[in-house]
Amino acid sequence: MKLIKNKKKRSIIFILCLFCMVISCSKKEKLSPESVVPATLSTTNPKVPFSSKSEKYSKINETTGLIVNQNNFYRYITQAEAQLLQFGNKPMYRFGLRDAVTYDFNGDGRLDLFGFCTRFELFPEMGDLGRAPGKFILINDFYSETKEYKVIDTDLCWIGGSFLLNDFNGDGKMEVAVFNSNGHQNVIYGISNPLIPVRIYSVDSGFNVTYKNVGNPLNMHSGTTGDVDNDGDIDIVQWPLNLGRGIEPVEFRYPYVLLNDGNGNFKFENFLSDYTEFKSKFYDWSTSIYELFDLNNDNKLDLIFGYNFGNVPKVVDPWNPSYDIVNKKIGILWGDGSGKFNSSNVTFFSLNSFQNLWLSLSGASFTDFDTDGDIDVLLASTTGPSKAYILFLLENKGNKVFEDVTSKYLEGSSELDNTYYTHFYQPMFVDKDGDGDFDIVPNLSTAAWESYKVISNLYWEKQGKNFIRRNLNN
Ligand SMILES: [Ca+2]
Ligand SMILES: [Ca+2]
Ligand SMILES: [Ca+2]
Ligand SMILES: [Ca+2]
Repeated sequence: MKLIKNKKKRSIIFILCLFCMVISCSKKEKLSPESVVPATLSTTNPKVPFSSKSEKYSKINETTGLIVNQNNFYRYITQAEAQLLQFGNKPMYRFGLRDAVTYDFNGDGRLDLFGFCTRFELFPEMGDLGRAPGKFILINDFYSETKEYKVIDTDLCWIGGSFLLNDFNGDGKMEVAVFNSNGHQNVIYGISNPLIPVRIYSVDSGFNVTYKNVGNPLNMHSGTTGDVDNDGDIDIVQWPLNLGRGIEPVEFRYPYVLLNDGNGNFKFENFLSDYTEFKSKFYDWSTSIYELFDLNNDNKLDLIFGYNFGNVPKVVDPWNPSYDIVNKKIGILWGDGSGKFNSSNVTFFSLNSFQNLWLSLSGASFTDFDTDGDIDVLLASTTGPSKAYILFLLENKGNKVFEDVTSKYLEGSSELDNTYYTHFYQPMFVDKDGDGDFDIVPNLSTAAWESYKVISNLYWEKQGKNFIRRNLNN
């Protein structure tokens, strides 16, 4: 009987890991030691000041970390570039394309990179990675020809989450909220790396880094930030994705909202206003991707959430009912400006079936593609083996109605065999070709150590209402 239970547990863990794509209390610490490593990366971009080509949104939507990241996005990093950033031998530290953000930290007008390298032990081919602490890297003027980078120690072993820019403490400079999945390897290797809460990193103009922990230690596959209670400062939502169902204490199974006092101090509360009732019905609620955005123009942030969808197999789950396993849908929780959300105030997307496949949400981004004033939604997803991207374009028809218009307006919406590109996590809407409308540019693809192809200049060009895939052969 025990064996059967363990077998079931293993199969569930396997399924959850398959779809985990990568991939404490409050204190302030200076990170040390630091060292400078010369790097000899060559790129073709001139040393011109960066200027944002991002789509612009309403004031409340511009408070989200996703859009601040988009405002500081120049282009995606290719797998070849990421591979040049690795250092060390045994152990080796390797850059995960997803674990980074660009911003002009030193105020010289050019984008710098703050990212994370995962540690590989003696036998990385055996999957021996992410057991021990990795390293942060800070690269001055990332898109220039010569790069200098600073390596910074950390206790984080695995991130595979989000790096989101926002001004959390109101000092006029962006900090970086890092959402991590530090216990990612625990179930696989039977180890017990601690869960770590959200960390807010401050980087000064000399690239000195400090951080503080906020919220609960959760296993987080991504994160989202924005002014969720409409009081003018930046708040945080942190949501777990449970990798070992049946072992997490109850406080690690449900989402939280972290409300800012304006100075970067947070009080954290259950995200769900109907938490007690929800908890009595559902063992947990795992979510891979969640993004705050106002989708009904009432100037109150709503929240898109999702994990497995499409043709999800029937999972024998002894901890049923888990909300995401029961639900298998992507939806929007409607916000009321209080910072809390009710699980019943929800709209689910009705997506066209994609080849009857089991899909997993990897990203959600926002654009007004038909310029009617309603924010439309782009969803990025992947399949089990995570070598594919499948995009969905949803037209906002008003009155909380969304229509899947992918086949109508989005040409080249999927690639299943990784001939040119792999799955990615944060599609960006920027005017890539400079003609005044906003194109889709992929961002944050998979880890550089995977043998996945990431061509250098993929995007979807906006033409009228249509998006057309470009540069497959570039
Ligand atoms: Ca800079
Ligand atoms: Ca706020
Ligand atoms: Ca709203
Ligand atoms: Ca629209």
